[in-house]
Amino acid sequence: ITPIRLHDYRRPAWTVDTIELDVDLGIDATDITSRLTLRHGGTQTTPLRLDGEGLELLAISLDGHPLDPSHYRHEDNVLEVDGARDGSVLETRVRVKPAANTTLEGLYLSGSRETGFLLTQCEAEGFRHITFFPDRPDVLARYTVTLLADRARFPVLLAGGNPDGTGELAEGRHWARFVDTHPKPSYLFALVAGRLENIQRDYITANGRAVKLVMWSEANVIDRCHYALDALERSMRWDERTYGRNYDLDVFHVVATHDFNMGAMENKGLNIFNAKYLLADPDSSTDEEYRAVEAVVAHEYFHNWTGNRVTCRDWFQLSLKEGLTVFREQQFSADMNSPSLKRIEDVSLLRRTQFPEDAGPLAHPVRPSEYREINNFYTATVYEKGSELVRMLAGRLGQEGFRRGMDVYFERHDGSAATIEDFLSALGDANGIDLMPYLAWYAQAGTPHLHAQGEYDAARRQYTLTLSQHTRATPGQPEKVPVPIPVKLSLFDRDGRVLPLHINGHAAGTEAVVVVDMASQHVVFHDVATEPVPSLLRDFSAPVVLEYDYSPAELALLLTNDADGFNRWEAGQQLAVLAFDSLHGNAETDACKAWCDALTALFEHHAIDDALLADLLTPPGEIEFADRQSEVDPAKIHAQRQELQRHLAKRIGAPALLARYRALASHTSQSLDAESQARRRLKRRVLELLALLDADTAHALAAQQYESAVGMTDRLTALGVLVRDRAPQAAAALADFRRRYADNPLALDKWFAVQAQVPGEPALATVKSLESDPAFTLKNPNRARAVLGAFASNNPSGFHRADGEGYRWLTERLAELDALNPQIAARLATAFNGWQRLEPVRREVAHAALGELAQRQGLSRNLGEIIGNVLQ
Ligand code: HT7
Ligand code: ZN
Repeated sequence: ITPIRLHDYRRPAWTVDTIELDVDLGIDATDITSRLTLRHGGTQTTPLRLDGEGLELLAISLDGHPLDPSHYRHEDNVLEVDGARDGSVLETRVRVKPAANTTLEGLYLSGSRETGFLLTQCEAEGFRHITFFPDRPDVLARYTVTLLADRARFPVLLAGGNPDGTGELAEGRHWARFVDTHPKPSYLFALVAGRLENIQRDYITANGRAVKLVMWSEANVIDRCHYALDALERSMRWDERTYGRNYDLDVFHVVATHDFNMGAMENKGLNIFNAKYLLADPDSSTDEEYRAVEAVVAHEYFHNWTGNRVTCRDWFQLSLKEGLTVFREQQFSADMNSPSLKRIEDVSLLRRTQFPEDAGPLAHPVRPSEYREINNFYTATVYEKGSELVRMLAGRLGQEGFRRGMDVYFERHDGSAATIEDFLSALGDANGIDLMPYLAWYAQAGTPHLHAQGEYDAARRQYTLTLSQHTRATPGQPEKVPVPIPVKLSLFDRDGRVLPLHINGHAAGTEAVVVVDMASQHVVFHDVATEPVPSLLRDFSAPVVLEYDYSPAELALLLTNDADGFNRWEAGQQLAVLAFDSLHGNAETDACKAWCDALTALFEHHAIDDALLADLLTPPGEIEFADRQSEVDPAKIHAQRQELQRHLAKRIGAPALLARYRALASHTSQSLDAESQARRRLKRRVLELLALLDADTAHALAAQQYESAVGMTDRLTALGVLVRDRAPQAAAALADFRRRYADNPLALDKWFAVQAQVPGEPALATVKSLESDPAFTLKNPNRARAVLGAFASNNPSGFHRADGEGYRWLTERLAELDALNPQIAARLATAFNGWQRLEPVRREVAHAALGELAQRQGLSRNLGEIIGNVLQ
């Protein structure tokens, strides 16, 4: 399959002004009539070519005249029509089969034939599975949608836009019409039909529009939508306050489904959510999941401006909407919760997901230059690194400058399809700054390494920092150019006091930003009284790997004294890396001692926030440690990380851990306020550390915590400790959990995932046994992710067995899954990213398993592309 290339972009020859869709809904067969008013963009007549996949063409006419088959060709997912003119109306009638559609793209059935409902997923190219259309994001049309269905089976009929009438039809059927006044690309089209309940609320926008906010779900879970409804209202107010953006239709519908390929979808006026990111209640959701619901509700809502009102010219520009919207979502979450905890969470996610992606065979720029299957490009790079790029731009412009730039961006591009260049121009023009040098960040794959070296001249009281950057070659990009790297920094004296900065003869307060845009450059600080300890890349001011040769004592100083929560955590992470690297056998090294001592002092110092303390007490994860090695042995990393934590637990001591656990456990409030959440987070960390020292006591406490838990956070923590340690109490707790949540698929996913993450050898036998559970199915993406994803992507020591059985098991499942749902198969296959850096034994067996999968006949384009790239 030939790739699609950014450089080949051409404006569409034909666009569509209006589209009228009549959708006659049925579970086995749905008939869709579409009337397109066509606009011809060019000077020369180009044939009208429309996308369409898996459509049975029932009728076709142009300007009211049925078309003779000699005037159109329907082959290879394209419909070519002769004789169309500017202003022509093309009418087609097609049939699709929703119940037979297991890909969860286009129109499909969620749930059972008897009680399930119909819904659509069109991003990125699903609309072509519904009707013939120029299915590309730069074709913006006005939609009028009429849904027709049996009233008893489909009492609720929803589509994007404002309601525009309902009525009865013969034989118990009914109809409902929706008109969307805002021109939109086809990927934002949506409909939902079935038996659904709702909760709703009236909302008045800052500019005075009355809006109905409505959350829809199946009846048994409608009570779990309240938190999301509150989160939606908070998001709407925040966007009004922060960016001056108001909602623009009379209704905002949100629907929950258990059958969804991603997290949620921002369809205009009719968001559709994976139930995992909409439903929340204390009995079945953890604190982390509550935060995720709030964040995803906000994310989808924010898309209404960054994505829907201003959309993408083509799919290469995906990060224009996704990176920007993730950034806005992160700002919102930081405002709603704790900014430094949020930053720690975001940077951890980036390092766990995006850094490995950028360092392996799947590396690609935030704006890729080519793809074969666009669904494979909804990646951590496009989303998370994309957000970091926007963060750098926002930092460069300052709060007011960024807002000014965003206003210009909306003003210039509202109602149209834009590019990354348009975005940079709007931000730059609004502030009289040329931001085009940042384009290099969008075009270049790979994580830059920023090397820093300091030299102190006591006689001249001068401190010189030399900062140099280097980005390693990535597939297809052997040569790299320097990118602008904003380095936020402070200097500390050896007593941990922050020093005033004098750069180039100017007093710069105690924090400055230096932009490194050359391969190497110097910054000279004057009037520096003693040799300083630099605190670099504060707040993670750029998505780079910092290389500075800190001593353990210097990191301990920053960990103890930095006022900024994020940087304090970062110093702790770097110190943990030094400690990890220094561990050989049981002897405690200087680095390990420095890490343990500093954290023990913080542990004993009760003034520190419980949640931050929990994060400080957590070393980088196994994936992050692996990312720094050239010959990865995941079993060894697991054992060494456990050893590192055991040193910490020992240093704090079992009595102190036990006492802190008891003190934290004496608070039984299940409230979601920050303090209660923080307590639960620390309680979990303390219990995990105790389990490394005194397993019997920790397991008894975990069993008790499991029994008495009133919320999911405490219950799942306890279950996790018991299962991971294969404690004697684990079986009973698992059986209880299985029974208790038999009818709650989201909670049951956690039951599957916690077992699939049991470390080491036993994991494979466990996942095999999970496959025979009656609730296991590959047809449901959440369930597939809970088993395959948890095992292959979140359990390195379990998946990467030296005998290769983990790889073979996964490739078998992927082949099976590919036949049902290629998008999910391809996503789960990314677990093989980084196999080339495994130690030789594992590398060879991984290669063999991948090679065998690649040879299979009939792999989808999705899975084929991932496996092909991974094997490069
Ligand atoms: N914009 C949404 C992307 C999405 C998606 C992409 C491919 C296949 C299925 C999908 N479902 C949703 C999600 C978002 O970023 O908001
Ligand atoms: Zn998004």
